[in-house]
Amino acid sequence: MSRLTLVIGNKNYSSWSLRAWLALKHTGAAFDEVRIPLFTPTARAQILRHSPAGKVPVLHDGDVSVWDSLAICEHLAERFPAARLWPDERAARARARAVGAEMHAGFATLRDAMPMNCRAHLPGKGRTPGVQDDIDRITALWRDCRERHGTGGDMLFGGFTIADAMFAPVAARFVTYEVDLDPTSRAYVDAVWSLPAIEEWVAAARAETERIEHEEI
Ligand SMILES: N[C@@H](CCC(=O)N[C@@H](CS)C(=O)NCC(=O)O)C(=O)O
Repeated sequence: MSRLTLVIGNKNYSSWSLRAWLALKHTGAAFDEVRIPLFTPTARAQILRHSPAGKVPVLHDGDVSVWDSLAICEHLAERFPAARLWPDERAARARARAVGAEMHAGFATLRDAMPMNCRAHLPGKGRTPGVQDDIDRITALWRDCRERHGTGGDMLFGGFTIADAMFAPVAARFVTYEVDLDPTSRAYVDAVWSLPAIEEWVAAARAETERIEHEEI
């Protein structure tokens, strides 16, 4: 098996990196990590060495390079079928893909107003107009997945899938900004926040010293 290398940004701030990293951790495969602190004078040149798209995350799998978090997750699902990164059942899998894609393509208002900031505690901050609409849609999605498909575990589709990887940075935001949640969504956020992989990521985020001003509110 070829060596895997994941190129990521700051663990405190880079939500797209977290998504790919979580999916890769879930496979159990050994991998190297290249961390590029973002928005420094040399960051762009460093990222461009890995991907002409100029963004992290990037996965190198031998001579194959994959950029974009969702494409990386799909690659990992194909490469590590035993990790069951998508639900086994067809209807659940279709829904998991749809909710993952909705997250990947959407919720820009929430993402802009409440940037991921794992080490911060900012209760009530970031509630600009439109943010509550995003929160309401996300929590409705979570309740729907949990009610229809969540009986086998604490994640959206029971066991951990790419849908959870996609929403993990949202769960992190809901912790940082102390968002009021219905009981189902609260239990889901708590379950994500206590995943060993998340604990490892957050501990590393807390140990980082870089501060990106435009990500702080
Ligand atoms: N659609 C991309 C978004 C990637 C993205 O925006 N990455 C940010 C970090 S979270 C980045 O590389 N920012 C650095 C820059 O724009 O210079 C994905 O899903 O991977």
